[in-house]
Amino acid sequence: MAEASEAAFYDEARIFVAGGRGGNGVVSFRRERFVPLGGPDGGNGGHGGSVYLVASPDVRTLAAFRRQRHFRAGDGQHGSGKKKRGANGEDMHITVPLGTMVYDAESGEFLGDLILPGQTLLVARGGRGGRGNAAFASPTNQAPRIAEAGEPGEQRWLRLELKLLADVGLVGMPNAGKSTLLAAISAARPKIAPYPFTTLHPNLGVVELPDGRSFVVADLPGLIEGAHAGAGLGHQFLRHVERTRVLVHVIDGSASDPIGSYRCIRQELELYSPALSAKPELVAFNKMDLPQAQANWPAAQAQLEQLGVCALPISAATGLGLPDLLAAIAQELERAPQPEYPQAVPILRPKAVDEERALQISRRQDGVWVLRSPWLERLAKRTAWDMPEAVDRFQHILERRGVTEALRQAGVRPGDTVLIGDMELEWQE
Ligand SMILES: Nc1nc2c(ncn2[C@@H]2O[C@H](COP(=O)(O)OP(=O)(O)OP(=O)(O)O)[C@@H](O)[C@H]2O)c(=O)[nH]1
Ligand SMILES: [Mg+2]
Repeated sequence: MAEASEAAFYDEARIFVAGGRGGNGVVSFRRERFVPLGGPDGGNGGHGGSVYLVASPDVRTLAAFRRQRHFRAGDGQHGSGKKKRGANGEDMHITVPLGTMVYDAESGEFLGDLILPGQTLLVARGGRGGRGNAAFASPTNQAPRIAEAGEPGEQRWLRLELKLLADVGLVGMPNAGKSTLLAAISAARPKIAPYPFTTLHPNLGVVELPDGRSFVVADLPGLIEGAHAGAGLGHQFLRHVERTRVLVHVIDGSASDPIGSYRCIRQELELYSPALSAKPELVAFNKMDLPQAQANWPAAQAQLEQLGVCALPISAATGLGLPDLLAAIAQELERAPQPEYPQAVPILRPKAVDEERALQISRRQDGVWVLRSPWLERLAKRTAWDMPEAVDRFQHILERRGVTEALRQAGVRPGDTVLIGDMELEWQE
């Protein structure tokens, strides 16, 4: 992670995902010698491939999505005669870093959270293959001239948001010594400099204790007054500390008013999120190698104690007090509750049955009737409108499922335009 300090840190991305189209079913009849018309043998279309996101520790940021934004799974092949089923389209797996949260970009709906290596989320289902005429044969219709078109795959824009998974977050004013501390306790090599806003994006480091325990520490860009409202750089990274279990608040002990800066940052945390400010907190009173910090310490210690805060004097530069600080962090971690991540939703949420069956009829200003119903819209998409038998079947199903009656009751008249999904029909009795 150390080298990442120079590269930009991409923790947000928008990508377009599309499942493959299902292949069409076909109308075909078996050719047999001496038999005028053999039985129907039109095969089904293959299903379209689906698009999945897969979490992997091999990628650290969402930067790859600056180069590629569109992802399409393969289409299903069409069916053919002799009941031959078309091949399924190929699935597409997109690698994302651990800690990626997934939202539907348009609706904002939260789709899942990818935390563990290998965790997978279906984000665009491939379309179903259409059935060939062999599937429609029945005792009453032994030579059906009907087949379904393949369904289009699902498609949508996703918003990806990376929230780092660290146990401990280092917060504090710019120049307090957060990056110096991270460098002193881990193998990370963040940029360190004697001016504010050196750190432009979070750095992660792994701390290993002599007893074998280890935890991950995130060094955040410095916070300033107004950070919760967008001032400085830190606010856009504050969400990365939302998932940490313990905060270490680093104070520049040599500053003119260390307690003032402590209060200022606390207020920013509270204004940003009460949950964040409620996390267990330790104060690292830094730069204790400097006389000014040593002079400030007794009064600061007393005040922090009064506030009920556990403060430890350290020098990130010389290493003074670091073993005690690490032991205190480890202890807090043991006490802190295990993080409760929202469960990754393994697949697109199956729609509730009633939602599936629901039929909503409305009329637009221009007189067009709009039917909303998931199954009906799918049926309309699957119907091959250029085949009279398919249209008959469609009407038949509408009749049987009570849709025709519902439309009549709503006042639909022959000749009216009815919209089902993006299918426009002229209503006929
Ligand atoms: N004397 C002394 N200087 C320190 C100590 N810790 C950090 N510094 C110095 O303080 C300056 C800022 O240190 P950084 O670690 O870059 O501070 P930071 O909190 O990461 O700052 P930002 O990234 O800007 O938020 C650097 O010049 C460090 O060398 C310390 O314990 N003692
Ligand atoms: Mg820094």
